[in-house]
Amino acid sequence: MASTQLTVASNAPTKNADLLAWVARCAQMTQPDRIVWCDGSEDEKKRLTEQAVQEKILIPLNQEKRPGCYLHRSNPNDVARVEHLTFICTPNKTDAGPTNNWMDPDEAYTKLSQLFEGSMKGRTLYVVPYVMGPLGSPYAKIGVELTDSIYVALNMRIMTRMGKAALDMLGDSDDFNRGLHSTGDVNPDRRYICHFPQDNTIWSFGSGYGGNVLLGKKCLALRIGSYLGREEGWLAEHMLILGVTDPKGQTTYVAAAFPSACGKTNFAMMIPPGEYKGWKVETVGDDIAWMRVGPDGRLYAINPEAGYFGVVPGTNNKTNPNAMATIAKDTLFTNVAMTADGDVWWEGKDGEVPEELTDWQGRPWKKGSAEKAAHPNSRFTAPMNNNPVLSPKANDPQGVPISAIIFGGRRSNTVPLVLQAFNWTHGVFLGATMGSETTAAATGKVGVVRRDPMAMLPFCGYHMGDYLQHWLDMQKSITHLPKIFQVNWFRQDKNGKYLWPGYGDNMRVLEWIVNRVHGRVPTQETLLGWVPRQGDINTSGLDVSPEAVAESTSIKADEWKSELKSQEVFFEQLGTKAPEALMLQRKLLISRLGN
Ligand code: SAT
Ligand code: MN
Repeated sequence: MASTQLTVASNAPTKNADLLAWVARCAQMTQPDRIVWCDGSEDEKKRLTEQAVQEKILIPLNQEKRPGCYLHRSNPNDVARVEHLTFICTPNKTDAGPTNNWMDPDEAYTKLSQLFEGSMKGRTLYVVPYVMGPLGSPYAKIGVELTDSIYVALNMRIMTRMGKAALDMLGDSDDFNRGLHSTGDVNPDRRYICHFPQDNTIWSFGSGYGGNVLLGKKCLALRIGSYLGREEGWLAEHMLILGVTDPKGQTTYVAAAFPSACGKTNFAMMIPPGEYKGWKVETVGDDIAWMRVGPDGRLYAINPEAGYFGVVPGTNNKTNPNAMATIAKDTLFTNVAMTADGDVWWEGKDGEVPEELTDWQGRPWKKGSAEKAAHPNSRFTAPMNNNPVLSPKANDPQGVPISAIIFGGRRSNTVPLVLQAFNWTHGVFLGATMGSETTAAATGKVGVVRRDPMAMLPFCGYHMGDYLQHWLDMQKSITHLPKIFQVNWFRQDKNGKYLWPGYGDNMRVLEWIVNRVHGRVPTQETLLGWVPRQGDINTSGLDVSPEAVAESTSIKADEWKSELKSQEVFFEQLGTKAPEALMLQRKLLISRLGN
């Protein structure tokens, strides 16, 4: 112990005693050959990148076509979040709630200690201090991730404000998240993502995939973040944040929750269609929002991240030109295909499908092959500073005032294109009853509808009933409540064709939302909520029949019957913690629908 502690302290760029002691304890357990403290410098990036290339962890791409870009191929058994191996380890099982896997903290520490024991022998332990949130923001949080993965260290450098800046901000405080990660032998039978909210600690073993191992993201910013948010009176949400500016120059900030791989990045970077001269959309964040009540009683949001870990397939110059520009340089690609000239390729990229490729597993691939060349959950990690439409407020320590909150699932039927909640409580009900068809972002079957309240089902770090109650309680402290909306871009006709074109055309729905926020248009009341009156959604230049638009906004009684049943099953699961106010909303809806 003494010698490890000595080594840790001797090359450490900090005198923080709690940090040093904790690093020493973890090094004692994992027994790395070396300890490297990351400083976040350009020099370090160069050094680590070269080393990762040497170790074949990163493959350099064509540097003329994609300067600063590299490809990583993960283990084929390790390509998405693993919800069944993700645990909330609170002392009382009930605190984790029925929607999380729970493990007793003592049992989890013991079990994982055995896995971590000597797991870094022959390897390097990287100490990655990082800030979630703009530097100097009173709303930011500090974490330190100890990892034996150079890929994780390089990704954390993009996704967070990492290195010296974080140590400077931390000073000698003991208030930091303690994250420990070891890739282990990447065996799904020895893979655990454990959260200890009461200790502000995360232990992740046996995976190298983003959401499981970039501990600042889902683990800290959402699971631990939501727990801290409830204790401290704020909200940690799976939401993009955008600013939409109208031709008069007025900017309205909107936060929107969609489940993983349902278009948050596309919506946050949207380019309005040609009819929208003078309008612009700018990105504050594409995945996570931390929201607090500001001194003026409004709800302010910061994006805790500094980069985007986005889904690659389907990204092209039509669906998201700004993402294409963002990933043109200094980007790490994971599990995409490679072209003969060393560029990247994926299903849904612009242009002709190449005759031959190297697929995401490094195997030769031919056009027409039944298998996908890129993994459906292949990802890019890109710095937000690459984004041509990055909001000038993205680094604002105070965040941006939110005027509208949007909840959106992926639903091929039932849920109409857009509606506005009658009030905050009804809006929380709409968020709580969100359902969505599953995607490749998590292991398991794709395309199955599941209840995904506020797109937080895999990310809420405590009891879902308490979480919904916390949302209800927030309205007491917000004096200027954001208006709440529900959207569904994914409705299909009976032949499985999307009724609404989505992407840039979502601006048409966003315009209505902005108009509603500023009280510029009246609405039509329906049983579900307020919807646009005929003609209030601008369809000029829209390449879709009026019938399809009508169908995408329709409300069908039979579909709502089964929807209500499925909602009932969800609320029953919450037991006595199902908030009274939401149960009342449910009763009101049932009586309105006459079911
Ligand atoms: O893999 S991540 O969890 O980081 C992305 C997502 O699923 O939302
Ligand atoms: Mn996400």
